[in-house]
This record gives sequence, C-alpha cells and structure tokens, in this order.
Amino acid sequence: MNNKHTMPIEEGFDHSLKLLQEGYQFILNRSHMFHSNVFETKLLAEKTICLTGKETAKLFYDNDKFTRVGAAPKRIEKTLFGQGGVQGLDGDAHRERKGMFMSLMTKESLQEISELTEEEWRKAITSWGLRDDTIVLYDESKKILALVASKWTGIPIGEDIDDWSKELGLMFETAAALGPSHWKGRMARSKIEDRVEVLVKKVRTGAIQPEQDRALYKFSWHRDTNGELVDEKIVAVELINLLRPIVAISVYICFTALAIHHYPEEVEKLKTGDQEHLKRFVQEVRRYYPFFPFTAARVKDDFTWGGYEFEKGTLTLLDLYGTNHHPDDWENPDRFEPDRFIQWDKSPFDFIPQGGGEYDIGHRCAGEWITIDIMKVSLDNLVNKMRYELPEQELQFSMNEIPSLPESKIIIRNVKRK
Ligand code: HEM
Ligand code: MYR
Repeated sequence: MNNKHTMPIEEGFDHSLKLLQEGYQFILNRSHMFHSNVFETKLLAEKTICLTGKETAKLFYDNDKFTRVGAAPKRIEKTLFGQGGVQGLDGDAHRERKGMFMSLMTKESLQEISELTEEEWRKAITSWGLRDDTIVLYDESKKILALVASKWTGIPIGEDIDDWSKELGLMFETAAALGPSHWKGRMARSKIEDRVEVLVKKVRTGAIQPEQDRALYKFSWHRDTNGELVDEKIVAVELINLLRPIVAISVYICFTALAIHHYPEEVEKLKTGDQEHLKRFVQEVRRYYPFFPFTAARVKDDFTWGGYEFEKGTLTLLDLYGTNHHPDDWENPDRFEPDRFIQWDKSPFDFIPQGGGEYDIGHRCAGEWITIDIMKVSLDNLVNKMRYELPEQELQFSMNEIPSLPESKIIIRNVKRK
C-alpha cells in the first residue's frame, strides 16, 4: 500500500515578489488556498516547503529531521545574525553554545534587567517631561534599551548612545530590505562587530576588566567542548546576539503603546499593576502583532510525514506569525484578547513569536524571558507611571514591511510623571 501524497505545490518559477507583497500573510494565505498546513513554493528560484500551525511546528523542531546549517540566507547573516553564531549550529556544538546564552538567564539576572529597565524608563520620563517638542517613542525606546543592554552585558557604549542604538537597530530593520537600506544594515554590522571584537581582545589582554558575571567577561572567557577559547570574531557575533535583540524590543514597545491606545477596556485591568494582568497583555501583544515572520531550516535527511515526502536539503520555513494566528489553534485569532492567556495550556508549539520547542536543545529564542520582563516593565511605565498625549498621526502598520511598525513610530507629547 502506498500512503504517500503529493504535497500541494504553488506552480511557477519564483514567488519571491508575492512574498514581498503579502509579507506576514504569505504562508497563511496559501495554507487557506490549498487547505493544507504544508505546501511547496519557489522563493529566490529555490524549492521551499512552508509549514504553519501547531502540528507542523512540532515537526519543524524535531532535531532529527531538520538542520540549521546553511539555512539562513546570506543577506540575513550579513545583517541580522552574523556569521558563525548560535543560529547556524546543530547538535553538540549548538547545545554547548546555547548553554553559554542560557547560563545568563538566571532569576537574579532577569530581576536585574527588569530593574535596569525601570531605572532607564524613570530617567527617560523625567527628561521627556522637560521637553516641549514631540517625542518619537520608537527612537527613544531604542536608546533606553541600548543603555539597558550595555549595563546588563557589561559592554561599555559611553557617550555614543545615539550611534549604538541606530546601528543595532539597522541590523534588524534592514535584514529583509532591498537595495541601499539593506547595505546600511550590512555596514552597521561590520562597524559594530569591529568595535565589539576590540573589546573582547581588551578583555583577553586584561586592558579592561568587566565584572565576572557580565556577558562580556563570560563570553570572552568561554571555552568550547574542546576546551578552546571561542574565536574573537564569533564572541563579538554572540555578544551582538544579546545587544541587537534587546534593542529590537523597541518594536514591541511601539505595538504595546498602540494596543494601549486601541484597547482602553483592557488597559483598565492594568491599573492595579497586577503582574498577571501585565503578563497577559504582553503575551497578547507578542501573539497579535507581526514581528519575526518565519524561521528557516533545511531537511536533514529524506523522510515522509503525513504522507508527504521531505527531500534532504530542502529549504523549509516555519510560519511564526501565521501559527500565532492559526484558526485551528486560536479562537478569534484576529481579536486582541489578553484574557485568552488565562486558559492557554502553555504548549511550546502554538504561541511562537520567538520560535517554539525547547530552549536548550532547540533554537527557541534565548531571550524570550528577558523580552517578556522588559515588556512588562515598559507596559507598566506607559500605563501607570506617565501621562502623555498621542497627537494625530499615522498609526496604521503594514503587513508586508518586515519588520512592521506603526507608521508614525508612535509620536507622543506633553509627557508628565504620574
Ligand atoms: C532566536 C525572535 C528577543 C536572543 C530567536 C528566534 C526568533 C527570535 C524567532 C529564532 C527561533 C528559531 O529559529 O527557531 C525574537 C524576538 C525578540 C527577541 C521577536 C524581541 C525583540 C531576544 C532577546 C535576546 C534574544 C532579548 C537576548 C537577550 C536570541 C538568540 C537566539 C534567538 C541568542 C538564537 C537561539 C538559537 O539559535 O538557539 N529569537 N527574539 N532574542 N534569540 Fe530572540
Ligand atoms: C533579533 O534581533 O534577533 C530579534 C528581532 C528581529 C526581527 C527581524 C525581522 C526580519 C527577519 C527576517 C526573517 C528571515 C528568517 C530566515
């Protein structure tokens, strides 16, 4: 008996243009069209399998079936990820490197990053209160977060906060861009990599001595499974894998401010500062708004799943945005309802804005807890610690610009401490 089926195929030579047009909805649109959570298409003229929904997320995170080696497109490596970092490792090498990241995520260290965030918000609210011009929340949040990241990792950024926050921002803002803006991101990466590499060298020669529990110290002196120090360039890439995504939380801060504006009845529930309510709201912001569209791997060896054949080497995308909105897994997925998280069963596969599966042996985001904590502190500050006005502005966000952001980047004015 032959149980094999043919995977639904989007015929044609290349559909990259449609990916640009449909953005975050590209995979879910085709999944509806084919009535299938698995289908094949062609992107940049390469055969590509697309997966969406909880069941296929489980498959995607099976380390025996998929590899990350050679999965990230060059343009993503040159801007967002860097070369030689944890995102492109597999097996023991991955587990060992990921351990280096996860060892930073202790309760104490998470508590510290929340306190640092609170402190930077406090200073920012005070300084905004002295201004009579308008404030662009996105740009200011990137600065707040760059300062938090610098203090938490021990990477000194001195007086250059404007440059660091802009350049770290460019790395994720331009990863999916075309033309000159993409090249700005590549240049920003090489500049920051050089600066961080110099710092790593200085740590190793003793010219600077960061505190021993800071990432700058720990990563610089980290030894791999062979007992060797990690190449300085790669240490720089991994330190940037802390700095850049902390700054990227600014995107979520803008969507949080947008949700505060659009859902006042939900904001009422936050006014007691109750941690559970803050957390539900933050989780719903991460589920509802678009950010990281999909993640990529390659088929490790030929296998069959659900009757479909997966051929070794095939590029495979897991739809993160679509899985968070999948009608099989979420009731009224297109409504903003923080209370849905009261019932949520904590599945590692249906709510995956920062990837799914496991942290230690899989590629799930090392900074997910940090993200949630920083967002909770930021939400509490926006709702309970400051008053501000939102003047008339373009609050709509695009579904095909990656990453998306409210168009005006959230302009506020007349900030006062509450
Ligand atoms: C991996 C999203 C914040 C560090 C990932 C992945 C996604 C993601 C989608 C890949 C998952 C996969 O391929 O399976 C985000 C988003 C963030 C965020 C949307 C919000 C701004 C952070 C923060 C940190 C961080 C704050 C660190 C402080 C990492 C690292 C990896 C990763 C090191 C690689 C993990 C691995 O390959 O094993 N993130 N992330 N991220 N993230 Fe985040
Ligand atoms: C980070 O800096 O790591 C966190 C947020 C980055 C969002 C970037 C969105 C563009 C990603 C394109 C995805 C292609 C994956 C193969």
